Amino acid sequence: MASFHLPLRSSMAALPVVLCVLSCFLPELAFAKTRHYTFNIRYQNVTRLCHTVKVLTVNRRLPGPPLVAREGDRVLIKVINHVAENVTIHWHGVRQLRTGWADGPAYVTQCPIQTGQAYTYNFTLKGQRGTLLWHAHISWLRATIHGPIIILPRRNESYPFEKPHREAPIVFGEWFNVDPESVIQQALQTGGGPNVSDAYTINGLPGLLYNCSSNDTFKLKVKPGKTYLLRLINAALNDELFFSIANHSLTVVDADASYVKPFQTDVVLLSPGQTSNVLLKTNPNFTNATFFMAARPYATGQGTFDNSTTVGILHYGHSSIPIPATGIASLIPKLPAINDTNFVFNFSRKLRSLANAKFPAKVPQTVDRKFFLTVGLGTAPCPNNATCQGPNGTKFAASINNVSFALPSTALLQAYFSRRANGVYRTDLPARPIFPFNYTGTPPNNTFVSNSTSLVVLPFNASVEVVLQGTSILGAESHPLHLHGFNFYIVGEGFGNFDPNKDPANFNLVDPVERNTAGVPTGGWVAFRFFADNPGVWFMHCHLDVHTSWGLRMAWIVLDGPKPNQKLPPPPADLPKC
Ligand SMILES: *[C@@H]1O[C@H](CO)[C@@H](O)[C@H](O)[C@H]1NC(C)=O
Ligand SMILES: *[C@@H]1O[C@H](CO)[C@@H](O)[C@H](O)[C@H]1NC(C)=O
Ligand SMILES: *[C@@H]1O[C@H](CO)[C@@H](O)[C@H](O)[C@H]1NC(C)=O
Ligand SMILES: *[C@@H]1O[C@H](CO)[C@@H](O)[C@H](O)[C@H]1NC(C)=O
Ligand SMILES: *[C@@H]1O[C@H](CO)[C@@H](O)[C@H](O)[C@H]1NC(C)=O
Ligand SMILES: *[C@@H]1O[C@H](CO)[C@@H](O)[C@H](O)[C@H]1NC(C)=O
Ligand SMILES: *[C@@H]1O[C@H](CO)[C@@H](O)[C@H](O)[C@H]1NC(C)=O
Ligand SMILES: *[C@@H]1O[C@H](CO)[C@@H](O)[C@H](O)[C@H]1NC(C)=O
Ligand SMILES: *[C@@H]1O[C@H](CO)[C@@H](O)[C@H](O)[C@H]1NC(C)=O
Ligand SMILES: *[C@@H]1O[C@H](CO)[C@@H](O)[C@H](O)[C@H]1NC(C)=O
Ligand SMILES: *[C@@H]1O[C@H](CO)[C@@H](O)[C@H](O)[C@H]1NC(C)=O
Ligand SMILES: *[C@@H]1O[C@H](CO)[C@@H](O)[C@H](O)[C@H]1NC(C)=O
Ligand SMILES: [Cu+2]
Repeated sequence: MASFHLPLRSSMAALPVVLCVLSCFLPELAFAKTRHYTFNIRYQNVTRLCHTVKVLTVNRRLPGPPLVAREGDRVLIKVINHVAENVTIHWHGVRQLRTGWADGPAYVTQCPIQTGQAYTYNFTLKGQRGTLLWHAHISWLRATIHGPIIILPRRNESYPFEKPHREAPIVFGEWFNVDPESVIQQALQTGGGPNVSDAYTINGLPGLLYNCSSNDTFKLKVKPGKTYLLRLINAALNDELFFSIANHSLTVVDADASYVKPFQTDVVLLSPGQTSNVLLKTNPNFTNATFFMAARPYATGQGTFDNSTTVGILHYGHSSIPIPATGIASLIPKLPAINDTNFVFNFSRKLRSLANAKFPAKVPQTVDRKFFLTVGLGTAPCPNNATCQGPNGTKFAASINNVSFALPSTALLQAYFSRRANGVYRTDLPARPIFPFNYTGTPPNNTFVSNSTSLVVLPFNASVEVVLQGTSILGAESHPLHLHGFNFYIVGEGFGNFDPNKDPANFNLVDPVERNTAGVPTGGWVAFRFFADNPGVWFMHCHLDVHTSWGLRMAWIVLDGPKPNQKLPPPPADLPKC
């Protein structure tokens, strides 16, 4: 097992005696570890809501096994494909500094791992601590191939908040009574919207509000008067979720593996791809008691959605108290209305970086490259002789600056690295809409999108500002946009059309939250900034999988810098081929 030295932290250098006590007698304290995992992708018959569905799982678990490591550790995950489907895994939110070959989106950074093949993802966790998630990144396989990434502080460091008594991952998912792959295949064929899920889940369990699910309820056993760290992960395919625990408030301390200024709230909102650490203080007066936790969607689109509620149980006491058989509705925590956009906007504004000496917010103060990108739905023509079930007989599509991104049949990163862009991709995605319109007003009468593999090139270390403008074409809707390979700072957001003359004056360049997934408010815009300090090809897409499937996706090429440690190394030998 390989190990390597960690650079000494400068604050420790002032304490040579302490450092020697720690590192001279317990050598592992001074070393980052290499963590080895094997992920076997297999079929498994899983039964929920009295429906047995053959799905893909990792190591026969749903959700899959957690990756646990400390900041600074190297992680090696050998993924072995035992199924007929092509598979890739993405380590969502991991910076992948100069390890773009390990990022995982199919046909972006790698060709898929085919039947019988294996690929070892190899990366280091740098400058991040908290919770992230891993998930399949091809078609809709992430419905059942996902799990937590738990990044603990370095061995000699502690949390910048009260040490929790215990920690527990809380993974939200979506369950379909049929194979999720058949759902998206059918939707892409007909051009209509996909069928919605049959249940939401907490750690794989729908909970007792659903038919035939009374035994499939997640239970968290707690002791009175203690602090618990809950690692919340929204791994649902297509739905933003509110979460709350009856009679308890939560303290948010971390978002997307970046610490935030702690704040209390009864309800948390998580978009798909977002993660958050929250502290739960249990009541010292409760000994024998049960409380419900619940999650259900925040929904703004015009389409149908799964309007159901998943519950779990917070359980005080050693013996099992029977769950009340009646009056359950009154015990479920109050959640905001399905469409409570005000709550979501206010919640999002409470998230602020710690921005202190130890965890500074390195917000770009000036900008080299500005992008104004519209995100939203549109339509594509129905192929000849077909009948389509999208709007007015068209097919649903989605786009960025009216370009619906077509995935190539080989991986973009390989094409870029080997200088074979021709016929694979172009670098012509417009930096602003070619035909400006009132993005949140009456939509234009032509809703057709164009279709190409159009990328944007960024010089190494450029300071980048992106304004994502939601459109109201086919209805305004919030879109959680996820950027691979970077965290960005969310410097502003608002409703209506972004005003380049007025809105930047209100940008927060001091302590904005640092994330990898940002919600574009429904009928509004969000602005973020980042330094393009990571060479490679980086996907950016809506994390509602249905919108990604319809083309709400793009990729950035970040060029190498001049120094050797600013260049993307060559691909590993076992990188899959197309
Ligand atoms: C799943 O169930 C089907 C039908 O009973 C069976 O044929 C198949 O072998 C099972 N698959 C697995 C992986 O257990
Ligand atoms: C992982 O990557 C590091 C850095 O490139 C390299 O030194 C190491 O050999 C790799 N490990 C494996 C098992 O490929
Ligand atoms: C739940 O478990 C009990 C005890 O094992 C069993 O009797 C009951 O049928 C189960 N209920 C469901 C809905 O599976
Ligand atoms: C616990 O009970 C005491 C006495 O009734 C009360 O003063 C206190 O507020 C309670 N604590 C909490 C956290 O509810
Ligand atoms: C909790 O409930 C169990 C079982 O009903 C009982 O034996 C125990 O005495 C109760 N404890 C308290 C502190 O009420
Ligand atoms: C969602 O379900 C709740 C009841 O659980 C109902 O009150 C509400 O009207 C539903 N909303 C929509 C948009 O279907
Ligand atoms: C939310 O939905 C309710 C009930 O359908 C509706 O009356 C209300 O206008 C909606 N609010 C917003 C902000 O869309
Ligand atoms: C569909 O057609 C109707 C009538 O021609 C029109 O009013 C509507 O805007 C069209 N919708 C879309 C999405 O094109
Ligand atoms: C874009 O083009 C590809 C390849 O021709 C096709 O499969 C896809 O359906 C098109 N998408 C849209 C939104 O037109
Ligand atoms: C866009 O349209 C909306 C709704 O009609 C209107 O309220 C708003 O003022 C318009 N915005 C601009 C910038 O024209
Ligand atoms: C489409 O919109 C343009 C500009 O608003 C308008 O001139 C034209 O008449 C519209 N066409 C239809 C078919 O509504
Ligand atoms: C798997 O990926 C390869 C390479 O892109 C492709 O040729 C093949 O058709 C795919 N197989 C399946 C089952 O999707
Ligand atoms: Cu979207």
